[in-house]
Amino acid sequence: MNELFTIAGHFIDPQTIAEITPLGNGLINDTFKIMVQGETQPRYVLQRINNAVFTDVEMLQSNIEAVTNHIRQKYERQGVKDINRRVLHFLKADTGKTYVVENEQYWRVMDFIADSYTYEAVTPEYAYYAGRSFGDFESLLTDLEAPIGEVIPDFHNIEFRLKQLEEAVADDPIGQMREVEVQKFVAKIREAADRMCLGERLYREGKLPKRICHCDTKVNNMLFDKDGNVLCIIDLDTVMPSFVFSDFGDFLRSAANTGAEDDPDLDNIHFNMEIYEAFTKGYLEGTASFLTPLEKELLPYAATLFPYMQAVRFLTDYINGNTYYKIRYATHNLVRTRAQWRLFEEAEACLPIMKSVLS
Ligand code: GN1
Ligand code: MG
Repeated sequence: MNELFTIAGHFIDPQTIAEITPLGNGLINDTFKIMVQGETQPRYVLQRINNAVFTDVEMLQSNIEAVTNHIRQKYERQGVKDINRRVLHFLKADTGKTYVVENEQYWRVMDFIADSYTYEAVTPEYAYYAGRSFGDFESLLTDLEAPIGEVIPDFHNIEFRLKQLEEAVADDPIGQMREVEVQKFVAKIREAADRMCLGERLYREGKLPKRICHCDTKVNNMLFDKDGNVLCIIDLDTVMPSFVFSDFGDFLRSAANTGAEDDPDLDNIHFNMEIYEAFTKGYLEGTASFLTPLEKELLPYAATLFPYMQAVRFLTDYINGNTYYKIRYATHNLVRTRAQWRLFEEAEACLPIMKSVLS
């Protein structure tokens, strides 16, 4: 605990801190809220950046600063009210940077946005606002001039993720390939691989652009106010050039799933078409100024790509001995794989309706 006070002390006066306690349930970074003496709501968020995942923290923070400054300036020009609640603000440390290194660990502090709410599930109405917001987010960044680095190279490149899986299968470092279920998943993943790599092929043919995307559009990465309006998009670590499929697909992977990401009961898992419809409506409005016909046509594909990719990533981590994602029990990554695979199958079954809704 003392250590957290010392770290926070690089950003704020440590004398003013009342308490630092855990916040949220991300699978990568560790997040805390900082309470200040005499206040009832948290004032700041302290985060330990997972340096094994984000190896270039300098690039990471430079991306985030470029994006938040750009959005802030646009909001100022548009006369948006309450800007500090609409875009994240990172504090400068005594080092002059927006992060500090302490015992080889990387830390940063941002303002806490008071009276905001996160959800693990949404109604169609909220899904519509979310679609609009992620669309607007991409739209706001179309004229960003500052270079945005690929902070995790090939992050949403499914060909690369499949290659990582094949490497894990070949190395089999802890012997998980002995499990028949693991072998079966590998076989099913290989069977679908060709059709799921469509995006990368079209990119090589010069038919698909990459744009600055959020790349982690899970439902819980959006703050709502008490009336259900979207306040602010958070968790900007993975903002980078990608296909728009990233933001569209990853939102539906969490929001249109009627079960949990790691639901042990596969019967809970269906693809919710009402959420799809509402989100798509909002997203198409938000992206109307730039989305190409091909990008639009492939949105249903995106809704299947992300559960597929997540199944590949969870299974890879399971085979590798759980070195990437935080887990709560030994088979957690396998349970997640099962759940994401089921969601993938459910989404694929909805492809014809998804396409008809789109047109
Ligand atoms: C990770 O940290 P969190 O939970 O927001 C992951 C995403 C996955 C997600 C699965 C950098 O996001 O790509 O989709 O878990 N982030 C990174 O829940 O790998
Ligand atoms: Mg998150």
